[in-house]
Amino acid sequence: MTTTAKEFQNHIGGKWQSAQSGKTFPNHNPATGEIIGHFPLSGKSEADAAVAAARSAFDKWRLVPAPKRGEILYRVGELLTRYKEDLARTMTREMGKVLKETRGDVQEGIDMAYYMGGEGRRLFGYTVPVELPNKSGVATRDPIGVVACITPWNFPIAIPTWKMFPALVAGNTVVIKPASDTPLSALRLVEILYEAGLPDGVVNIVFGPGGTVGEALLHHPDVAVVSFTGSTESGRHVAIEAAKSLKRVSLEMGGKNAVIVLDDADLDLAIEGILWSAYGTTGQRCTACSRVIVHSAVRKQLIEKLVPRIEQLRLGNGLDETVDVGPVINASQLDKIHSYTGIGKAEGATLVTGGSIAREGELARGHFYHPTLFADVRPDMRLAQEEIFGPTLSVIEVASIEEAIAVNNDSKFGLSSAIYTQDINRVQRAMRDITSGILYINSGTTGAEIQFPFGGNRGTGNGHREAGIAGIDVFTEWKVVYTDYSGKLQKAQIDQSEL
Ligand code: UN1
Repeated sequence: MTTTAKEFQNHIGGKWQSAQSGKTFPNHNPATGEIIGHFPLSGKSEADAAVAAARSAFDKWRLVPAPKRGEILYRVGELLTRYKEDLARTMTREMGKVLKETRGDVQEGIDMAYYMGGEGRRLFGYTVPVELPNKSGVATRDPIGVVACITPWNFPIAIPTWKMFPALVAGNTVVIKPASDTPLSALRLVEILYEAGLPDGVVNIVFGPGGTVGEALLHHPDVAVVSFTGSTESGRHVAIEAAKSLKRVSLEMGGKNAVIVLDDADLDLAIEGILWSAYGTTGQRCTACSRVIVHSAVRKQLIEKLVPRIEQLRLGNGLDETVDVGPVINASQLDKIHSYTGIGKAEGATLVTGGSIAREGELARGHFYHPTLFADVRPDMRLAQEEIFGPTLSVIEVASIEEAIAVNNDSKFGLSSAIYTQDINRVQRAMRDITSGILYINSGTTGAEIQFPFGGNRGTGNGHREAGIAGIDVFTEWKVVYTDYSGKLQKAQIDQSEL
């Protein structure tokens, strides 16, 4: 396809620049196949230059008072608000999700800007009493240095803000390598950071493949922290490689999130939650619901009510406000999603609706998949265990709350769960026994708010959390300062029996 689409550049040390090779890669609209732009096909040399710029900017940025760093983030929040509609349209064009959702994605970035802007006047450490007289102790947070942010395509603005804003307010500098499917949204965000007054080199963006740019960042001795969101396979690789130089690594990876529907649930309410969590964002959220664990007493009724609602969902270009479900991100994800329909059938699950690539009319130009429902899924099937990251939902039948919770927890992932019940005692049991990072009572599995810790257990993460105060922990190192003002040597951890 010939095109006049614009060519974009990396931003390194405050300057826009192309890849040294002059090579580019195209960015496509997944709904139409149209080329949106050409981005630098960068490699190790661009990644190294970006780390050098970030390393040199760190020496000054760490000394800018945190409230001033926070003020820049407030201005970023104002600019994101001003450009929200334009950013949302850009994001829908390159990522595919519907406008209402891309507006929500930008809004998460705005929320994070104001939240982390406020942290500029908090960044709480603490002081507690010390053991010896005429002595004090205070625990403070230090920035760590250069942070590499490797970000996915499903939340092209929100997720970069979850990583960059806490890193920046704490005094670190950043190199971001965004997903190659959604480079333009990340570039717009970086433009806004500089429009808000960020000093040159504090954030650098390098476009290109994980295999070259990502690898160079992982192995660079001056990268102190790697914050990664993406597939479990890539996350494991990041952890192993970064461990060799003892970098701090924060990982957000897969999910196999479940909605539990008990026999006393408000079924209509549950159906709304299931539809939105499973098929919103075309199932491409790490928090998306891909399992419904339903009590046998209400299974038949739930499926009967759910199926017509699924079949009414309108597929199409996310720029059309009447569309419910946009395309999936690219051809290889479409193939992967479709392969799970084959896997499910071969495993003996019942395909109730969907299960095919959508090729009707205009849909043939993009990567569309019919919203899919499988029933009679057993908890040990691949359909119920593996992350599909698409609009495919599996119904698993159980006989009790105990079995429902056991099935929920029997997953190599542990991000988000939901339970529908009217019984406060069952709610309390779920709160105690469900082993996911996030639990919703009587709503779906998506929609985590930025002021709380975000992340999950087991294969979903590596023990860190993003967002909220917990999100600051990833980007700061504790420092404890003891001041002895007694004027004499006071020996600590010596028996002080004479006192
Ligand atoms: C993701 O899918 O990677 O909780 C993030 C949610 C959103 C974030 C999803 N706030 O669904």
